[in-house]
Amino acid sequence: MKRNLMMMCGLASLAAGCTSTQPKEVKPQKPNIIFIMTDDHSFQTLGAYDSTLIKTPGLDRIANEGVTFSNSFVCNSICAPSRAAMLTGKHSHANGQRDNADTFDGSQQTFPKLLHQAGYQTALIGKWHLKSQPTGFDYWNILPGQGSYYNPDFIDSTGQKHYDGYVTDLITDFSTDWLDHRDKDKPFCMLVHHKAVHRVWMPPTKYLNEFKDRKFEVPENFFDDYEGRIAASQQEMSIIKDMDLVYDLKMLDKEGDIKSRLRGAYQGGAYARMNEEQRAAWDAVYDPIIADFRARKLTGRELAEWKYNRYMQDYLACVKSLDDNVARLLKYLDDNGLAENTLVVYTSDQGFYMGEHGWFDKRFMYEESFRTPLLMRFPKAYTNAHGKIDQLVQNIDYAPTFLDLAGVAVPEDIQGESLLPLVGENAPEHWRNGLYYHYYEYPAEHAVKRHYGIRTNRYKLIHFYNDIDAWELYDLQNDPHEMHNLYGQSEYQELADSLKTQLLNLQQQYQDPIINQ
Ligand code: SGN
Ligand code: CA
Repeated sequence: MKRNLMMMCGLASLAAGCTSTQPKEVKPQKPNIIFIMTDDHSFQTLGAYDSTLIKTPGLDRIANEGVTFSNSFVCNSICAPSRAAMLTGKHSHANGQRDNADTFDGSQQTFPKLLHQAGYQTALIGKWHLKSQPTGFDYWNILPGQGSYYNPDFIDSTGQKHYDGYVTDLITDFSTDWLDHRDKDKPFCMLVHHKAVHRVWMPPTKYLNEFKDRKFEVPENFFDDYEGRIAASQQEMSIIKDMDLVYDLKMLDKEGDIKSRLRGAYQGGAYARMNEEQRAAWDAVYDPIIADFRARKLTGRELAEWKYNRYMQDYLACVKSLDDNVARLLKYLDDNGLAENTLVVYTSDQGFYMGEHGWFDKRFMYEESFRTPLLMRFPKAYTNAHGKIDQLVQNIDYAPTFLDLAGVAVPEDIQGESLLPLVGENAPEHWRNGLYYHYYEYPAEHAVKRHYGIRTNRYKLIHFYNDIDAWELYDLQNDPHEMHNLYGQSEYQELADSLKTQLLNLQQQYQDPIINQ
């Protein structure tokens, strides 16, 4: 499958650039790549997938002018491992980044290094989170760790600096600055990796009122009782139980009456970073909400629904600012003659729960966090690259896709597949029929047990292990919200056995050591 699509489809004209009139840059060159990634952005809040909760015209432009991968997944639903999988095209056990505590081995092969060797100028701007210093980039300017929403610090090769402003705006500014100053004789690959929309969902002041008065209905399985799902019943990512009133929902009352575990962390952390003007604008919106909340003395179901609404209001306002900034970057490409010969990719490091199963956060192999948005707008020469692509794709596929597009041979040890053969009219006859997943970060925050599993087009089999031994089986066609674990029911024994064989085959194919209980 590691073929070069340019050769396969006779698209060699791509490498020679397009002949149509472009405003400024007409030099024939290899296609450029802009890889935009956000943090924790759910497909439920991206218009191209679902516009019920929010409209995202900026992001949707990528989908409307390109392709939407409707079955896009990660191999390990947590930040640093997902980033490492994208950089290397390999599953976590193969690239060594199993959880957020590991340090990325930057001496290994990555797609930015291979593109650089092939003559690309490479840049990384924004969230990195891999602990070791970035390698393979001509330029990098990254957030320390998770970074901050307001007045963040960034680290470049000369050291750490403080910037005034809102992080999503700053990352976009740094990206267009780099494009302005790059070597225009070379093709480029730029990674624009946003902090938004990660916890604790701090919107820019201009959007604090945007969703404040919208009422959101909780998802139908918000009050899930986790029957038949032991690992799900033991997590600590429940909106009702674990979402912090002050830290997550910003109820920092001046009187100090609202006690919460993470009050100090918010007061001395994210809230303290704002300057006087920002804090005044912030308090002007939140103080009345706090007063109203205190007066209502909510409990039970009412409190749960109130928490869900506050969560959605802040999260969506962060998405809106992200959407504006993606639109701004796309406009820059238009204005600078770069739109026609640039692949623009949009994804998130994983999906996120918008209250499904009563949760926020990610980690589980259940659909909301296993899936991740994936949109691609191809260079103009890919005339058929439009519409929806339904095949099962995964974040290990990005590296070989970028290499393939650049005309660089895909090394044999890369475990993902180039997605280029899926684009256009002649979809390949054979494509993978199962995805492999393995999550390792336990014991840790949010208490999601270690697990691995397989997902086919219709079914999912998961094994939770370590201090637990529990299997789960879902028929996604009949039970899309994964509420009914079929494992252990005699009529599904044959199906479970056959999925176990398929799972074992994937573990062998990817050489993931088999877990012995
Ligand atoms: C932080 C968050 C967690 C989150 C992890 C991983 N806590 O620790 O809620 O699950 O990051 O997120 S916070 O108090 O710091 O917000 S990841 O996207 O970086 O993997
Ligand atoms: Ca993340």
